[in-house]
Amino acid sequence: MTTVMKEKTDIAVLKQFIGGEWVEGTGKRTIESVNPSDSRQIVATCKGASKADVEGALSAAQAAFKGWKATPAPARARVLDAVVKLARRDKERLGRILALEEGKILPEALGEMEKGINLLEWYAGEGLRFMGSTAPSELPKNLLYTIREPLGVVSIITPWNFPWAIPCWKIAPALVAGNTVIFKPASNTPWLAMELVKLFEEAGLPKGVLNFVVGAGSEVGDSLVEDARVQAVSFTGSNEIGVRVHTLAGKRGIKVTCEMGGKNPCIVWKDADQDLALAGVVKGAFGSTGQRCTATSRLILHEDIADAFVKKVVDAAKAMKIGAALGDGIDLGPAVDRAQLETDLKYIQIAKDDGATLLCGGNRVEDGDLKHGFFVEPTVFDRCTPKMRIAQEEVFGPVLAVFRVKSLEQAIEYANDTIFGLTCAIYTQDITTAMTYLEEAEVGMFHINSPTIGGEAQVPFGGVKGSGVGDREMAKEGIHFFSKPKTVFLDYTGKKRESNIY
Ligand code: UN1
Repeated sequence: MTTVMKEKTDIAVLKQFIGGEWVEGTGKRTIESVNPSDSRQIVATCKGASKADVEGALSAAQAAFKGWKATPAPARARVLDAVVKLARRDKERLGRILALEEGKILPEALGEMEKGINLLEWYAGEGLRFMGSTAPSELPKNLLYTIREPLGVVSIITPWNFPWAIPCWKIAPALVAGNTVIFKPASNTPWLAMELVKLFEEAGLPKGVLNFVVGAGSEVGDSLVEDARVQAVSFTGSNEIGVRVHTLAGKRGIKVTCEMGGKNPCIVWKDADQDLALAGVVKGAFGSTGQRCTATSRLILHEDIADAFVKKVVDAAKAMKIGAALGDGIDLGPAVDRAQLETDLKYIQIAKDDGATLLCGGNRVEDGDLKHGFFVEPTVFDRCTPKMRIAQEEVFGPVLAVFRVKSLEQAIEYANDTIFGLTCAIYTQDITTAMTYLEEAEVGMFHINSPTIGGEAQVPFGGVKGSGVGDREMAKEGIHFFSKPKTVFLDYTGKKRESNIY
């Protein structure tokens, strides 16, 4: 049993950042950020933004756009470079805030810090490569080329589960491409979000280029999509809200990208290296307490190895040390808040009712001080079938559903049988098995002998089907989303042409 380690902190008082000034929100709600490892502790408070505050942010962003667009892209990128250095300086401090506020165990929180820094760094480089292209014309002495231009004011709406990395991967390309930004983080992780904005301020970003509003989505969310000044929206979060954001943006005909849920399968084939597969399944299913859209939530096993492999997974789950995110040697932290805890427990009950076999876990952890946090045991259900709700709906907790199959064809059929299509994995030593699945997999990201989770700045991130609409994120795709090409026809013949091409 672990005791909850309390971080001695004063309560952080957060503000809105509008037009380069830190101001108190004028909304109805006060937002409180609670330590999910010990809910007696409020870590930050913030007077929420009102519609008028959002209006101020939009006006500031609109006013700053012309100057930021005119700033050469390499100069814009230098601000990102400066943020990279500041983030490295503050990595440890910010990682602890992440663990305290979101509940991610410290090693994972520091990993997320590094990932966000990688993204900032990669996009800082893109400032030097903010390029169009040239093309050969059908006509002599005719230059065809494109330049890229920013879109204008863009809204960035981010979730709580990667409160550092996701804002980095959206804000960095938006800024380097020359847009001005309204950034609204999830209401349960606003503190770290504010710290990121402070780094941009310290790095010398001009006033109004990045604005920060903390508020209830129900109070301010729609104006971030519906206001006529907003030219694009980048959203990560639930399907329910994502579909709403997409619909509202669609009505206005503006660019929108929504990264949503997952129900990611991992196939462990009969020839797999079982130690490797076990490590990948445990990390994928229970890492970050299962609170990532890329989490492994379905394990599909060849029946020949199912009994032995399931036993290993269960033993590993039972051996996990559950405790406060900032505790020593902890493997599994809490759910982010009471609502997520309740969702986890609700789905555990649904799986039982649907006839899945509970092998381990299934309960809230309430020993000693842990009762003050939102802890759930790592949970494994065996003998699931594709029609069960546990096979179809995203839980976003440490709950793994196991399926047993007889053939690769059946494994692939099960794997594809959801509304989602974010990521998947297969563990096998046989290239033909892996490539057969690769060809058939309905996903945006495919892992061979590595867990379903993760992404890197240099390659596109995102999914298909219910997992995402709009452009992918990260890599060049991020720049393309946040900019538009302008095609230039430069005719330097200096005389009338005899061509009918035009
Ligand atoms: C990762 O797996 O490292 O919300 C990234 C999420 C994803 C990010 C996952 N957008 O979980």
